[in-house]
Amino acid sequence: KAGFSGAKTERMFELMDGFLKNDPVSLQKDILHHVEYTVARSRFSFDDFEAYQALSHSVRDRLIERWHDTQQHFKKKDPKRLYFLSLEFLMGRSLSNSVINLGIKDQCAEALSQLGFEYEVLAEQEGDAALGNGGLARLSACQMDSLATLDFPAWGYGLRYQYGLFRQIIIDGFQHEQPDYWLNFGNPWEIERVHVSYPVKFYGSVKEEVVNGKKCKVWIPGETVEAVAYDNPIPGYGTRNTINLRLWAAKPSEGLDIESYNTGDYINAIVNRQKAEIISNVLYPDDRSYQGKELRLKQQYFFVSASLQDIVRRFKDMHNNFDEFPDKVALQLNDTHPSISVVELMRMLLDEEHLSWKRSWNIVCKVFTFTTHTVLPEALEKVPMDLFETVLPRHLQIIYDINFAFMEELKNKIGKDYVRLSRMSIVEEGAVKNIRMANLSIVCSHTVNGVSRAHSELLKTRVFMDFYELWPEKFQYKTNGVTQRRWIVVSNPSLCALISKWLRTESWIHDVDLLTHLKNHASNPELQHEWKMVKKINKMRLAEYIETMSGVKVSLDAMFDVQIKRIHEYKRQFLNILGVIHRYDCIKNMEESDRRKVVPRVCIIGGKAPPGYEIAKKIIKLCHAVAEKINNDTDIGDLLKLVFIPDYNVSVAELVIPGSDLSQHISTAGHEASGTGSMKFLMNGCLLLATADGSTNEIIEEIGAENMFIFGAKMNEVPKLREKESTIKAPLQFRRVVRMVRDGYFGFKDYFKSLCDTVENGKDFYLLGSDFTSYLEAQAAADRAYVDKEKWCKMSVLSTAGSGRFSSDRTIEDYAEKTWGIKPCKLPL
Ligand code: GPV
Repeated sequence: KAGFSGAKTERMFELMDGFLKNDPVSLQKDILHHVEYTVARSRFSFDDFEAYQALSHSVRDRLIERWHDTQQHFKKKDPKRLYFLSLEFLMGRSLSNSVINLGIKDQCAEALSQLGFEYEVLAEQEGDAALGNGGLARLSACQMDSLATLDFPAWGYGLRYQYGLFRQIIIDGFQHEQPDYWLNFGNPWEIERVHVSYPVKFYGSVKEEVVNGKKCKVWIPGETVEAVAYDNPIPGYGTRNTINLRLWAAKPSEGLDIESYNTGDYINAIVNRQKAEIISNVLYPDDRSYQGKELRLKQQYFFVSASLQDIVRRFKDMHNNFDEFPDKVALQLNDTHPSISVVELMRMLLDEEHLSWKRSWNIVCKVFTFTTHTVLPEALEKVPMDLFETVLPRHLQIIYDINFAFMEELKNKIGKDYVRLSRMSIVEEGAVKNIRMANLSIVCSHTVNGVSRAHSELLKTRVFMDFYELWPEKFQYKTNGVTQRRWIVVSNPSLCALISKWLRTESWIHDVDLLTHLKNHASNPELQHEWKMVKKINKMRLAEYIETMSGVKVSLDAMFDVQIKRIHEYKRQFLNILGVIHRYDCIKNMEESDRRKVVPRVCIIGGKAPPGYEIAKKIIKLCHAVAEKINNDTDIGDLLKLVFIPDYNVSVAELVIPGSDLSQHISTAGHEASGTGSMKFLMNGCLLLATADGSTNEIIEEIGAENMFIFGAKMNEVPKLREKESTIKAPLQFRRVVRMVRDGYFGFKDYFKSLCDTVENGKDFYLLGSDFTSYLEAQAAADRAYVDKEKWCKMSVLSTAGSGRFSSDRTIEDYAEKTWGIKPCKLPL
């Protein structure tokens, strides 16, 4: 109450009832209140979806209370804050996650059951918030959960796409894309802030003016669009701290456009203004290739400009000296998508705050940190200079100035090594000039990191070698992690209960290192019995889902072998399918006596192909064509099934992962920066069949190679193998299965030709052929291990027990201390 006074305030306090209560009766009252006054249905007649809405609004009210308190607390304490800038957040469902983090799941379930509803059924009503593509975007979501749980003063900033990642539908085995208009049914998890909005400028020209006797650049924009804030509360687990994810939506600017209204064409003037909204309309569905699209650049600048205006405003509320900015603000660049923010902050300090170049530059260099998530050259963003000049003319000038200063500094250090200078330049010369967003980010950030140890090594020795030599102190490594709240507690409640029972505490939910104590019980028959029961329940759930989605009945005795992730050549789903074909071929040619020894398998593949990526789409079709053949072969029966799970997304992952026995992470070594799916499987006690790529190298250290199935060329062997590719013959088994596809054994002979061409005739860039034999050996080892149920179960327990290092809590603690320099700011209880 301190600091508040006056009669009005007194009255406010008198009217307060304290926090909303979480007992079942209070929850029931709130739910029914929302049924009547928010959803506007009768309390005597509302369906599951309406009950979901009312429950969500009741949970939202509780989030808002905590959100308010947290923001006030941050404001009062004024700590250094982290701002996490990301163009993608793959949040999935919010209800199930919120009730867990608020600790009110049981109360909700009880409240609902008395009203005649089932909590699980209502939770299923929610669609996924899919404002992202894949690993990078889900990582952002996991990290937000950890930031909140660990009480860090952090905010997320992103874009509120009206259309999230496309829905994948499969017709005759081919992928088709459908728009994901996720807001159709309302979104109780966001709060529209009509009064929090900022103008964002585009196009136009730059003039020079004299302000207070000083020469200044003034940008006269050609278009202005309004950015409106939508806040998404992110609750921490076991704390009242609830942080904010602020997403921007584009709206036509209020500013009067007298010109067009006066022409008399009122309707067209409005229609034209409405086009502003296009900016936040749709997420780009290909995360690996940037094609220099104008709209994409506008999206990037739009969300960055609004976020920085918001951040600077918040800073100026409390401070008037910009030299303090780096003590209060850490800005995290999630890959190069928000990299234009380094230039935008520079522009704001120079042109709007009228600071000198030197002072502005000093500030910029102290606030930004840059994480890169790839090694694929085609994913490193380059923006054509013409495009830059048109859309952001003032920014291009600033980039030139930054680059000029950088090149001068570099020449002083390394002399006139022009080849190296041109490699490191922010501006790429050539027929088409480009701005290299990664170079820009490295030059302007005080730390740069990859997302696994192996990836960071590659950055230092290959991708950004020149920069590493120049600034070794800038380079760090941070291994990715995932949140055990979503990936065990929410998605695998039975395993969660088992773990808490055996560890005699629930503390592992926020102190995940405690999981290692499971090792002590790994061979305990009683634990093993319970462990197997949990797996069985989850496999049943998955089997039911498979049957509804694809009509295929699968046996629970079979090993469930899963590969779910975006479809890409480097992730080698094709290798997986060729392995399935090989297995099929072997079984077909077996004696009856040998067949009895075959370990039955259900091979499950899921994932979306980028709409314009033809080879990836062919892989999906091949999976269906092969499945068609195998699943209808009565000679094979339950010994082998192949299933494609359509429309893979976060909530599908929540169902599939707990029900898997084995999961595949089989990228060509040196291509997956980290990989995070593997960590979710690991937490759920699924064994990994993997190449020594990305974070798998570190997983091997924790779990031990003897508890995994590791195969294939090592990272350092790949370049040599590639050189030899054209001269070495792929193994016979490999050529045989590719031939089956080529010869039309599964139909669509002409269609699959170009796919087969990618792995034959000396062109097998991703080395499927050279890894094939060792892939089959690893698969055979998995079969042998599966037969010994006790051994398998022990390996499974050890996988969960060793997964602690791969919690995003650990990742975030590490960033907080070594990269961002932020400290927890916990709301008192
Ligand atoms: I760059 N990643 C992604 O999902 N989208 C992208 O645009 C880029 C990277 C992924 C990497 O491929 C994974 O290896 C990594 O685990 C993940 O980002 C999170 O770091």
